[in-house]
Parts: sequence; C-alpha cells; structure tokens
Amino acid sequence: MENKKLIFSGIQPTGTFTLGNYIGAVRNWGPLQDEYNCIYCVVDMHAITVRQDPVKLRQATLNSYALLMACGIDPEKSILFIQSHVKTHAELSWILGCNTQFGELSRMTQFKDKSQRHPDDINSGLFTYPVLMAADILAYNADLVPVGVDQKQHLELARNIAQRFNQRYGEFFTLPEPYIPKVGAKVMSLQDPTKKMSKSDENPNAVILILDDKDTIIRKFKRAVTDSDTEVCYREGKDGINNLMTIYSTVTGKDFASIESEFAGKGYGDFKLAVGEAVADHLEPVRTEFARLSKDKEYLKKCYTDGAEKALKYSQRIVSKVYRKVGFVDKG
Ligand code: AQP
Repeated sequence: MENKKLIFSGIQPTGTFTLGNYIGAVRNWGPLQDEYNCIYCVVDMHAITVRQDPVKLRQATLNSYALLMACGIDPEKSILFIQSHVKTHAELSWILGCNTQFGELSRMTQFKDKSQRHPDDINSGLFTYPVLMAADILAYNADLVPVGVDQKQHLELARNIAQRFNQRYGEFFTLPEPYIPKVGAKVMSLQDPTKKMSKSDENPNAVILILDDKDTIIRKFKRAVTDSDTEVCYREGKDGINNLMTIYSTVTGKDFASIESEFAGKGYGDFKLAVGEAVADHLEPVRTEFARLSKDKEYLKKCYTDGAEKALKYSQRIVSKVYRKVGFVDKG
C-alpha cells in the first residue's frame, strides 16, 4: 500500500442501509479513496449481537457488500471485505477485551439502548461489541475512522483501549481519530425527529432505505413529522424541519440560507415534496448500479475473496506482533 494515512470503517448488514447510514457514513467513503489507503468491511460479526435469521443475514451481507460498491467503493482502490472472513478481528478482540474494564463497557449508550430494545437477549456479545469494533480498527492500525456521531463514544473507547495497551506493553497502536461529517452526522427518524434514523426501526415510515423506489421515498417524506409552524428555517426546537433541511442540504449541496430563501413563503408540503424528489434523484444511480452488480454473483465473490485475502495479510502482521508483545509463544 502507498505511504498515505489509513482509513478504516465498517457497516452492519442488519438490513438495507438507511439514508442515515448513507449520509452519515457510506457516502463519504468513496471520495476518501484517492487521498487515503482505505479499508472497508461489512461487519457481519457485529450484526449477530442481536438475533438474526441466518438466511436473511447471509443475503443482507451479500447485498450490503454490493451496496457499498454501488455507493462508490472500488475494490481495486480499497480493501473491501466481509468481517467474518478475516479471523484476526476475533483474535485481536480477545486480547483487547483483556485490556478493557467492565465499567467502561457498562457506560456505552448503545449497549444501554439496545439492551432496552432487546430485554430478552442481553447477550455478552452486545456488551463487548465495542471491543470487537476496537479490534476492527486496531488490527490495521488505522489513523482515521469515518463514522456518524452515534459511534463517537465507541471510537473514544477504542482509543482508550489502545492507549492502555501501549502503556502496558510499549508504544504500538496508533490512536485512531474519528472522521465525522460536518453536515448530516446524525440523520433523524422521519417519524420521531428526536431519535436517530435506524435500520432496525419498526416503523417503515420513519426510515428511508437507499433502495426504496422514488414513489416510496416521496410518500415517506410527505408523511414526515414536522411542527405546527409554517416557516422553512433552521432553528432550535424545529427538529423535524432541521432534519429535512440537513438531508436536503447534503443531497443538493445548498446551504441552509439558500434553502430558507428557496422556500420563503411556501408551505411545508412544497418543501417535503422537494426533499423527497431530491433524495430519490440522488439515490437513483445507486439503485441502478446495485441492480447491475447484484446479478453478477461471480464478480462479487471474486471481489470479497480478494478483499479478505488482502485484509488478512495486512492485519496478520499487526496481530502477530501483538501476540508476541503479550507473551504468547511463537508458533514457529
Ligand atoms: N441516523 C444516522 N445518521 C448518521 N449516521 C448514521 N449511522 C448510522 N445511523 C446514522 C452511521 O452509519 C454507520 C454504520 O452504522 P452501523 O451499521 O454500524 O450501525 P448503527 O450505527 O447501529 O446503524 P443503525 O442503522 O442504527 O443500525 P441498527 O438499527 O442495526 O443498530 C456508522 O458509521 C454510523 O455512525
């Protein structure tokens, strides 16, 4: 790999990507490929921290892989793979877990949220999820991790784990920095704009899926919850409108001031329709490319097999050094 900074990021195959995943994360991954060495993966091992139907998970993993490519990740420029294909992530996760405190993991808000949402399955994987995430990043000694704002706390934990390891065993891990977009770092639910838009939301109207067709996208935006005011402007307390303005701004490139003047004197109905159309048009090429790629199963298989091979080769070097540092005997 060239001598550039290294980026790592991953996405769970827990369903089709939402507009939140797209704007907060994936959309930014493609443009980074020229400036950085990029390693991206579909984190299927993270997905099983909540119950998954095996048949659906397998399909969603393959779809997510193809979707990443449709969103602009080029497997020739980046290392693009499926997490469970690369054993070093699980191996490093064990060692990092032995350098992570129970108390630190107990403070993670995602664990608290998800254990409330799945009270019948508060498994230890859900609890140690951030350790596996730290391993994903540290197995490559990544410099930067592009994520939405919801993952910031996990990334800070990854830094703390790396720092603790370095103190115990000598300087080794790079402390990864978050790379958070300025606009769209947290896209909110269309039905409850105080909550983030999430793949696993049970209300389909709350979430735009990036493979939704144009009519569905427009219909969901028309139903978006706003407020009893009529003015399209970005202001505290107008969570629904602020969210729609953020979305409109990221897909059109317009700033908030020009959006406010574009819709001055017009009602929310016109604005919601415009947002729906702009999003649907923006996502059209992704849908078309996804449809094309998903038919080419052989090509996809070649890409994820090559990707896993490269990822293993890269991370194996790092994890072998970690084994030596903690005192494991060389296999020879
Ligand atoms: N609403 C969001 N706004 C901005 N960024 C978001 N991300 C997720 N939701 C939003 C970013 O997407 C990347 C991949 O996320 P993930 O698949 O690892 O899981 P998640 O954050 O738990 O996403 P979901 O959609 O909420 O999935 P479920 O419902 O399965 O838990 C991350 O970089 C994240 O920041």
